[in-house]
Amino acid sequence: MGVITAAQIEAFNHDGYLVMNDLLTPDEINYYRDIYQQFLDDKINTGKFRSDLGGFSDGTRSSATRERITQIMLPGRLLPSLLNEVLHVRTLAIARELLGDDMDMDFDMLIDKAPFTNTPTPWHQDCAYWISMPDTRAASCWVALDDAVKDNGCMWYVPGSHRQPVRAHRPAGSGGGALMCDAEEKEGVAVEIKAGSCVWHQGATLHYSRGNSTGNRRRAFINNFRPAAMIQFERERGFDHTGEREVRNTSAKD
Ligand SMILES: O=C(O)CCC(=O)C(=O)O
Repeated sequence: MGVITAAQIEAFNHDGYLVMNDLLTPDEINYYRDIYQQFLDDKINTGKFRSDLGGFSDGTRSSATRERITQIMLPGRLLPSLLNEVLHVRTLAIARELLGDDMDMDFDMLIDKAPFTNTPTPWHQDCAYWISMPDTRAASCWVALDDAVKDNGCMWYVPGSHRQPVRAHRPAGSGGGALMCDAEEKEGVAVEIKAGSCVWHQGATLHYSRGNSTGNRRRAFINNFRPAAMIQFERERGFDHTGEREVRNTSAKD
């Protein structure tokens, strides 16, 4: 395809993240917002794939429990037609340009921060969640379906953190929520992007987002890529990104 420049690849490898504007057209954004709502409303059954990344719920939803950060794993498994739609097709092609032709999609997910939920996604490195792998190449594409700004939870990254040792991670709260490590905003940069644009990060890039303190939602569609052989490596060990969240990477353990 050849849409990515050598300078972009170099920046991605140096900084550990890379912004790409206008991945989706306005019509495509609306298409994905509509599907997103069907997932949120459980018109597409999400079952055990839905949980509160905010760490305050026990994973079972009730009217008394408001989700702070709604995470739905594997939308492409729940609605397989998504795999052939533009978001998946374009992000896979870009992942291959960024990290090599052997990249495949490992998993996709939706992360929604509803208005006024005020719950940060704690600082973490994705690789802390994963089993240790011999080939650590991994790229995540965070596609904004709403304008993402600091106050509704745009992504923050610590430039170059993927080239440093992985930090020690621990559970952020009880109830199966997110993992976290120690880091501060002053180490990072906020990446505000428009709806339809995306930001890529590497598997070890330290990142976080503030809570959504606005009256608007903050919907992200996230696709994660790694070498086909490493996806096979994970699956052979029973790891498919549907299980409990825990520190799996030996380098990220205390
Ligand atoms: O959307 C968020 O707040 C966090 C996303 C994230 O941690 C990720 O995509 O790896």
